[in-house]
Amino acid sequence: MSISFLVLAFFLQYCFTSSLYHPLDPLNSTEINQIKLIIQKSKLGGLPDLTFHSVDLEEPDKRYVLKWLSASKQGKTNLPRQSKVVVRGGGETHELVVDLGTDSIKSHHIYTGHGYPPLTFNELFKASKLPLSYPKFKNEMIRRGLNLSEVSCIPFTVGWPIGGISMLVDVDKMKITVYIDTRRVPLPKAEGTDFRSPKGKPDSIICNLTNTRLTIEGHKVKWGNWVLHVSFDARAGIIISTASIFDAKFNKFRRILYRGHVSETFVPYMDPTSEWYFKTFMDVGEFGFGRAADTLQPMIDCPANAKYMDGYVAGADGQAQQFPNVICIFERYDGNVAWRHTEINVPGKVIRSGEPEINLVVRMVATVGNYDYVLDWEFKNSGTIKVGVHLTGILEMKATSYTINDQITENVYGTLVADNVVAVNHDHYVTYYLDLDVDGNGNSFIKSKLQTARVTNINVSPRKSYWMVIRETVKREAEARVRLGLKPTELLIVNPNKKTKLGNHVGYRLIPGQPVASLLSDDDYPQIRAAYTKYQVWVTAYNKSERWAGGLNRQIENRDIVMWYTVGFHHVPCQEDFPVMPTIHGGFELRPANFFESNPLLSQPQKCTKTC
Ligand SMILES: *[C@@H]1O[C@H](CO)[C@@H](O)[C@H](O)[C@H]1NC(C)=O
Ligand SMILES: *[C@@H]1O[C@H](CO)[C@@H](O)[C@H](O)[C@H]1NC(C)=O
Ligand SMILES: *[C@@H]1O[C@H](CO)[C@@H](O)[C@H](O)[C@H]1NC(C)=O
Ligand SMILES: *[C@@H]1O[C@H](CO)[C@@H](O)[C@H](O)[C@H]1NC(C)=O
Ligand SMILES: [Cu+2]
Repeated sequence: MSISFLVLAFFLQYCFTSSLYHPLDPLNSTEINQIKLIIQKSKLGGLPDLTFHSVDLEEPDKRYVLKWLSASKQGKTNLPRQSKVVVRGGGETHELVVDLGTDSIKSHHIYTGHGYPPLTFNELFKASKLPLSYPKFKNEMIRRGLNLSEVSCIPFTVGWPIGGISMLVDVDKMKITVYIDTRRVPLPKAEGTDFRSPKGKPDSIICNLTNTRLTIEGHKVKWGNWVLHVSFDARAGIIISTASIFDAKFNKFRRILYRGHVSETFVPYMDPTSEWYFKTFMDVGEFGFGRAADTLQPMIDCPANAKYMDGYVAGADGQAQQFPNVICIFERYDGNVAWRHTEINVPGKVIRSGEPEINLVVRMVATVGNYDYVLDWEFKNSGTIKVGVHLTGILEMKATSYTINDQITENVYGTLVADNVVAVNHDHYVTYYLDLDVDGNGNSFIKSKLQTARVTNINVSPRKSYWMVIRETVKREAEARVRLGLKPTELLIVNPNKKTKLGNHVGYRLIPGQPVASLLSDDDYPQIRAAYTKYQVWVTAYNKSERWAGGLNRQIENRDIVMWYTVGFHHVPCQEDFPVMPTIHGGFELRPANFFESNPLLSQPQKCTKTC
C-alpha cells in the first residue's frame, strides 16, 4: 500500500509551466537540417543515391518524460534529444539513431528483412513521369487519340482513369520493369467530374467562438480543464501526448492519455484482377499521414476561430520542409447539450437548468492520393476524448465498357457511378495507438459482459429475467483482443491502485463506433500484412518501440498498457460518391468511468462568453 502510494506521488500529474520546451516536441527545421549534416558528414554521406525516407523524433523513455513533467522547473534538461532516421543508399536500408546533443550517430543498423521504407514524394513523382517517356505507353496513348500533355500518371488513380494499362516501377533503378496492356475500354467522359464548389459562394456559415479559455505555447495546449501536448509527425500526423484533466474536487491535474495517434491505415480493394489485386494500401506506413498532410483552408477545413500550427518534415534530401498550417485547434459549439434537466417534482415550481456543450478540437487533413481523411481529436469538459475519422475525396475508379447497370452480367467488383466508370468496393481501417495512463502507469484492461440472468425464486420477484454485469480482468495479451458484435461488452482501462471515495476503481471506458472487421481470408496476402484488422480492439504491454505493430503475449494486468482500436468502413460505392464523396463519419470515444467522484461539469461550469 505504502509503496504504491509513493510511486503514484512521485509520478505527479502532467502539469505545465511557462517553458516552451517539451521533451516530446517534434523535430524543428534547425534540428532536421542538423541531422542531415551529421549523416552527410558520416561515411553514409558517400553512398550513391542517398535518400532520406524518414526522420522522426526518438522519444525519451517515458519515466524520464514523466519525471520532467513533475519537476517544478521545466526548463531544458539533460534528456537526450535524438532522432530515428531511415535512409536508403547503395541499394540498402539503414536505420540510424542520431544524437543531436553530441552531433553523432548513436546506432546504425542495416535492415535486411522484407519490405521497403515509406516512399518519398520524390520517388512517387519521378515514377509518375516515367511512362510519359516510355515508347510503348506513348504510342498507345496516341492510338487512343489522347494528347500526352493531358495524361497524368499517379501512383493512385485520378478521377478520370484510363483502363487497361498498368506498369510496375523499380524505384531503386527508377525504371519501368513491367508493362501490361490488357484490354481497351471506352474512355469515361470528362463532364461532371469537376467537384470544385462555385467561386464566391461561402461553403457554410461558421460561428465564431472567442477562444478565451484556449492558450497555446509552442506545442503545449491548455483549454478549460485540459492540458495536452500536440505535435506533428511525418508518419502519424497529429500526436497527442501527456493529456491530463484538472479535477476541481481534488484541486489537481490527473493523467489520462500519455500518447495517442493513428498507427496505421489499411485500404484493401476488392477487385482481385491483375490491374487491381495489389491495391491494398497501408497509407501510414507506405506514405505517412504527416507527409500527406494538407495545408488547412480557413472557413472550410476549420472555423474562423481556429488557431494553426505548422509542421516540419525531412524531404528526400534530408532538408527540412515546412508544412504550413497543418494542424488547427479550435473551440466548437455544435448546438449540443452538455447536460440538462427540468425538475417538475418540486411543488410549486419548475427548475430548469443545463449547459451547452463546448469542446476543443485538434484537427488535421491527410490527402492520401485520391482520399481525404479529416482526423479530429475532440476534448470535452466532461473528461471525454472523442476521436473522429471523416472520409471524403475521390473514389478509386476504373474504366468499363458499360453505361447502364442492366448491361452488366459479369462481376465488376463495384458500382457503376457514371457512364463507363466503376467505383471499386473496398474497406478503410484506421487503427489508433492509445497509450492510456489512467491516473498512473499501472492499468488493467476490464471486459464487463452484460449477461441475461433468470429469476429463479418467484418469491423474490415476479420478473423472469434481468441483466447483470460480469467483470473480467484480462490477464494476458492473448485474451485482450476483442471482436465487437452483438454481445454487449463494456471495455474499460482501470487503475487497480486507485479507487473513488465510494470504492469503485477509477477508469476510462472505450465507446466504440460501428464494429467493422476485415472479411478477407486469413491466408490472403494483404490480410497477413494487416492481420490485426480481424479484431477491433487489442491491448498490449507498453513498449516504447512498438508503436506501429502488435505482438508477443505478455502479462497486462496492473501494467503499463496500450490499447489499439480500429475504426472501420466497408465502402460499397454509390452514385452520390461521384465525382467527389460527401463526408462519411466514423470514430470512437474514451469516456471517464468512475474516474471522477461525480459529474465534473458541475464543478467546472462552461464560461462561454459568446455563442451563436
Ligand atoms: C529548434 O530547436 C532548437 C533546440 O530547442 C533551438 O535551439 C532552435 O532555435 C529551434 N529552431 C527553430 C527554427 O525554432
Ligand atoms: C496538346 O495539348 C496541349 C496543351 O493543352 C496543346 O498546347 C497542344 O496543342 C495539344 N496538341 C495536340 C496535338 O492536340
Ligand atoms: C468571425 O471572426 C472573423 C475573424 O475574427 C471575422 O472576420 C468574421 O467576420 C467573424 N464572423 C462572424 C459571423 O462573427
Ligand atoms: C520491445 O519491442 C521490441 C520490438 O518488438 C523488442 O525487440 C523488445 O524486446 C521489446 N522489449 C521488451 C522489454 O519487451
Ligand atoms: Cu472509401
